[in-house]
Amino acid sequence: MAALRWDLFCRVIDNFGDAGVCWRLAAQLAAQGERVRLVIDDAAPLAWMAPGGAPGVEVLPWPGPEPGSRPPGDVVIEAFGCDPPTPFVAAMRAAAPRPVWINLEYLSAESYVERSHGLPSPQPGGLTKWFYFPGFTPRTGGLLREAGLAAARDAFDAAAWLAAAGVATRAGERRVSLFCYAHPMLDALADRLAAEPTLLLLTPGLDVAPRPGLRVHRLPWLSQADFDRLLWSCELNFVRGEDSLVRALWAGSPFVWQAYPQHDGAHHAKVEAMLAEHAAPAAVAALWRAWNGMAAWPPAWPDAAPWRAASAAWRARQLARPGLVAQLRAFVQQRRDTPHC
Ligand code: TRH
Repeated sequence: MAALRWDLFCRVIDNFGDAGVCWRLAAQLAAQGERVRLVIDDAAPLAWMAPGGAPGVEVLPWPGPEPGSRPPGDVVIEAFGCDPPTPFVAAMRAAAPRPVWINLEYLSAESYVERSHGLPSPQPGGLTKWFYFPGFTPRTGGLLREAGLAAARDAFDAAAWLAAAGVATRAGERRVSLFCYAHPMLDALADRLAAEPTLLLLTPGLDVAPRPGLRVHRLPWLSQADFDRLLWSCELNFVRGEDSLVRALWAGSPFVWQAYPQHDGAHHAKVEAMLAEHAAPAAVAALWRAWNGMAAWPPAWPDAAPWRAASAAWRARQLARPGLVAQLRAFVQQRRDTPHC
């Protein structure tokens, strides 16, 4: 496939997932030889997520290129329905051929994803916007995964990385990472974890007091690559939001996911769908539900062996599928070959 020019638009609504997913997609496209302009209204998190940038990715502040300065790319992606600026859409309408316009949606395991993935949405002036839903099944758009990720994880030396990161480890101590939203159950979790010798690795903004059985290490914001290494270094990971869920899945160790809490409880269905996709043991599902405020603490902590086996099996199932970038490039090529189908 010849290299294409991609314009990726991102508006940061809240937290870090919008910037995180868009950066990951931009970097992975560029690693495949594509040329990418990432237009983002708040590039601040990229300073720690991707301090070195990536060859082939140009980051521009919103609203992006001056109208008339450079034509739209071959592909325009708006992340999470962020609406590219009106003058840019006018330039898309005037371009010949017109760019393929994709709306990249949030990751979910819910059934609407299969129904909605790949649908066209006619736009004024004869443009078409295509819905692209990441997901876990063959009728969805796949998961973001860097080339060589599984091999890098398998060859990883946790002891060396932890030492270089200034984390003092002790033999016989389990390592647990914690990345979560403001949470009323942090102390209860710390008490549970302290039942066996544990080192808790805290991401910024969280506060947990050490106690007998539980040491605490506070981390700075890590690059996305080092965040992966953190997850690879731990026997158990607590993660939040969609992008970290995927990273914990690729890490392959047991993890507990916190969905972004919504006041109407809409996140409950998201958690249930994710649990069904995970095919997790009942005790693990009970813990996920409790952590998401959907149920009381389960009486017992899940057994390690079946939890590890279910996590490894989920990772293997997904590793066997093509990644999102490969599928997205094929989807775009089809639209370019047959623009009206
Ligand atoms: O930050 P998040 O909670 O973002 C969420 C989701 O985007 C969710 O869809 C949205 O509805 C909500 O915000 C408002 O979690 P997420 O998606 O895991 O994004 C975090 C990003 O930050 C991810 O790319 C990993 C990255 N990260 C690092 O690079 N270094 C770090 O040290 C940490 C803790 C995270």
